[in-house]
Amino acid sequence: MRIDIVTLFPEMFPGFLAGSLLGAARDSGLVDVRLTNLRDFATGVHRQVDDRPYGGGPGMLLMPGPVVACVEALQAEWPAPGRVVILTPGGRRLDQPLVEEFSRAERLILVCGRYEGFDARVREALGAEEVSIGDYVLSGGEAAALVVVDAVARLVPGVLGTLESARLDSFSGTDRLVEGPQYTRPREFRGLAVPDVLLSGDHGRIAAWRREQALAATRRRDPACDRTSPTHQPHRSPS
Ligand code: JD8
Repeated sequence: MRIDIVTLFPEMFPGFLAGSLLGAARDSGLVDVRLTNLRDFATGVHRQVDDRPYGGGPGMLLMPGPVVACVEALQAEWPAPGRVVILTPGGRRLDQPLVEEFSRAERLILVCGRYEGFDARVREALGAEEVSIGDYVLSGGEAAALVVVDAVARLVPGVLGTLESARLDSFSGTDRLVEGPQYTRPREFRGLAVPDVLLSGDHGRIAAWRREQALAATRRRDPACDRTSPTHQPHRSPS
């Protein structure tokens, strides 16, 4: 899979992209992440990429010309246009089903905004989709793009050691439950003991206890959800 990131701040990315799982995925060639500096597509002596909003208002907007030229230049390097994703606070909320969808794409182009965001014609001209990583305000799309790359790359076949470790994750099983509590050594820490069932060696009881804990944790987090009710229809997990 190839993932392009378009940004005014490419220097923000290398440290994160070199990190353990992502770094290994890139080294093995399973995920090809490339950074493109939007400034390289600015025109004029001032290399301008932003301008004041028509109708007035605070701050500056990214001009459509440089963003569209940049994405189209990247699209020309590949036979298919790929999915173009603009990270923006008003976009479709990122969740694990959308991450799974992205992980099946051959190519993703992630466009990071700055300032007050994009001229609306960027999305129209590129046929882009808008995605948000959550309902809080970031100062730009870079941190959101990193979240997308991290979540997507680990689902690309071969990136994780075993398919199983992805399927058992929070939100990814057939019921999309969050994980219950987990424990490692020591058996007692500051008077807090590891539950006896985990030391029992009874794998049936352990599996039942973990499922009960996951259901309880999911219900605590979202009491209105139906994933923990007995009549729930599980979704088909990818495998
Ligand atoms: C892109 C500029 C900041 C946004 C004024 C200053 C995503 N979940 C998310 N929260 N925030 C973003 C995000 C914020 C961005 C840009 C993404 C580009 N800003 C602007 C509008 C209001 N501030 C995001 N994905």
